[in-house]
Amino acid sequence: MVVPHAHSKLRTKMIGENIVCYDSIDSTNATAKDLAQKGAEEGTVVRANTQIQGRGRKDRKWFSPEGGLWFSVIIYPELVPDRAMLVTMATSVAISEGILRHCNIESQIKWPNDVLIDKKKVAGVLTELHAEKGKLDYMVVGVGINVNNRLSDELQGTATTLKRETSSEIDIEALFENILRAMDELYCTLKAGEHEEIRNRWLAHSDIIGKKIQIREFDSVRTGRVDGIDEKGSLLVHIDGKQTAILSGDIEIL
Ligand code: BT5
Repeated sequence: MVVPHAHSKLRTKMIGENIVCYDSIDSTNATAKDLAQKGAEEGTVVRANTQIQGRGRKDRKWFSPEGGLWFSVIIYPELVPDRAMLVTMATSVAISEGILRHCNIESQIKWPNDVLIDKKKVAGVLTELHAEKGKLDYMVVGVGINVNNRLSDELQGTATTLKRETSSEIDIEALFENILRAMDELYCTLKAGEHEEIRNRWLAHSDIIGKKIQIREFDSVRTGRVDGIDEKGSLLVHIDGKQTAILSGDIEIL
């Protein structure tokens, strides 16, 4: 079922002119990709109350029951594909700033795509792109935020919800608008080429610099200390006496 969404009060520049809401679909990223391939307008948002096959990176499952905020945004950024990570970074900043504005709670961004409250995951970002001949064709940015939803048994120890953190039911529509406005502002910053601004704001919400971490990539596990983050969004890690740029993988702060 598609439900029209009142968005006139958003007054954003880029995001949310079209918002398509479903009661239940497989994955908002999958639907957004279909729409992008058909040339949907930039900033189109696909949202669902529940996802049957919500996905994380590497085809991991994303638990998406009623009461959470699950949506994807279509964008056509003028970026070289190796700068795509900046979109994930801008989105994580928007989530963190939106949560702060709406719930008055500080959250931390964990590279590359998690937002945590007291070390527990409250949100995740799944950025998918289509590029041809070295040029980005479209990007779909999926956002999953635990708001008033329950958590499955296996997520109890590692995840949290905004309702749990504030001990009160969250106005999910107001939160959604706050996050879309924050995303709009950050994407305009990105479009204007102000990459340093995105990086600085990301750093302000992350406490990873100087931390000892473990990096898992495919079958390898390495340990090092984080020196910084480069202009592409790669993590600069001091491993075995030399600095290595890590562009993908899972990390654990030790
Ligand atoms: C992510 O992947 O964190 C990206 C999640 C993106 C979800 C959104 S919802 C809207 C859009 N449509 C989609 O189909 N996806 C996007 P990753 O870093 O790979 O983390 C996945 C891991 O997080 C899983 O293996 C679980 O351990 C954990 N997880 C699953 N559901 C969770 C939840 N609701 N809250 C916290 N952690 C969860």
